[in-house]
Amino acid sequence: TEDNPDITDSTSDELQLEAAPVALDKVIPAPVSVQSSASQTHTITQSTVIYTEANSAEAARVGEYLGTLLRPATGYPLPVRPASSVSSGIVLLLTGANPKVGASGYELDVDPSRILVRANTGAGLFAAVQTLRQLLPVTIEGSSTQTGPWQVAGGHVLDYPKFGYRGAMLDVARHFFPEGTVKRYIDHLARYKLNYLHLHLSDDQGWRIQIDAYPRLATYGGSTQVGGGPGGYYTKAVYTDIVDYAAARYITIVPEIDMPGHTNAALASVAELNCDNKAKPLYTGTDVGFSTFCMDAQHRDVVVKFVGDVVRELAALTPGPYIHLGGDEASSTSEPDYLAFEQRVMPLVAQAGKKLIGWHEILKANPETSAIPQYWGTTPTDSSVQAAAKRGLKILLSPANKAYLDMKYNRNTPLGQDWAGLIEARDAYNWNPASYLTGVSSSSVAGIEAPLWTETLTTLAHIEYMIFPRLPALAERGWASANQTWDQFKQRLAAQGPRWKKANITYYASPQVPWP
Ligand code: TNX
Repeated sequence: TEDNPDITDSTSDELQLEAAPVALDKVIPAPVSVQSSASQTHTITQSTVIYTEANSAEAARVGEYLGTLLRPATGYPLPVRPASSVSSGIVLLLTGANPKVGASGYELDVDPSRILVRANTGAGLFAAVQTLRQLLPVTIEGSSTQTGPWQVAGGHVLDYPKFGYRGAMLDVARHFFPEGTVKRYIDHLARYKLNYLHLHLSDDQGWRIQIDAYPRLATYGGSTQVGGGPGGYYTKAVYTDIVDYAAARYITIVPEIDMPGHTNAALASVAELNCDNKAKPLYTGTDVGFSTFCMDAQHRDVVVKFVGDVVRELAALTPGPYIHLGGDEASSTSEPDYLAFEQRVMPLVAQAGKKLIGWHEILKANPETSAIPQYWGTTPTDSSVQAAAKRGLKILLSPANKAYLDMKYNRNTPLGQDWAGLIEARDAYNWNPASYLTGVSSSSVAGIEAPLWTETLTTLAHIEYMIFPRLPALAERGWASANQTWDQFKQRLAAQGPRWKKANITYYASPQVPWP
């Protein structure tokens, strides 16, 4: 059953269509503040125009994105035009927003004559578009013309995120996923206002990115995966396509090359990274902690040069500020070798013009204060993380028993792992990132990231089953200011189910959620 688990429970009963417009506060993540005006419903029609800030190519692009979202189901032309003192239609402006919305938030005003969005940035307009999408009827998710009316509830929304870093990770090393799957994952993140996608591009089982200085990393190191399938890798052109697709959705890619452990695919491809100068065989199992770059006196310069070459090529492919150098579970690397390795490779990221992210084990090597440790432990108390926060480092939160999307929901979940526990929908929601870590204040938290490891996942449907409904729960934890209760949240979460069905998204129909 591992290859063909029964995850079809989301595709059974008929959709329930709602008559009244979706209430302004029924959105995920919950907006900062909402005032409803029941008599002020707006209806999008055949003649609606999307007006965007005059002289802003960026606003025009967001307007075009909105048009692309709304045209299939409405069947309306929804042309995008420059705004010049307009009082009707859908209006996206980069002027006049409440300063509180900052660089990522927006204001939304809905009345019978227009839907007005104001933000300071394209990212803010884009976030508003995702809100607007959830305020439209479920049928807006249809890929062909549906019956309206296309009503949006009247009122005012003021909204901006709590944390700057709201991410998810996809492990494309344990199983390789093609470009189309990664793009659909990006679309899922965009819906819930996440703004970072961390790609775990290398591990024992595969190396997934073309590196010109060492072509065998991808062509050989990428040639298999867990279970022995053919694997694959991204050429630089395909990778750049993914980066651009994400950027158009205001999502920044964070590429990870994991080291000095989790490196068998590299050790199999580049012989001189091994102490005996012999290439390792490819690996298709799921053990961790058995591989390491060689740090003896004869090899350390070769290894550091290798990392430098890889980091430079990766940085050249990366418009975003971060490169992730892994650093986790290096249990085959001696403590002195680990410290020597990290102390030499961590500066290579800054030399390539980027900031370092690493799994929190890198704290042993005392990274500089601009580095971001990603905490994946399962307890709120960690002395290395506390000390780092005291030194001024910002922490990225991925506690494995809350944020790991590869954990099973319950004992019978056919996919995933359970080493960090079972994570039902409620568990993914019921924690507060701002106060989670003992001795670490909210101002030391960079944000949260939800990792999806893929030892057991081979298809898009598997991925979707694991992320829905937990991803929206975690997204709300990263965005929302108010700490709502599960009982409030689960009502809003339930309303997402019919949208996923309509969009042909697979999900786990958690019994904790009152699906309609
Ligand atoms: C631990 S979490 C790992 C990964 C595994 C994952 C499975 C972390 C930094 N390392 O190598 O894929 O558990 O849940």
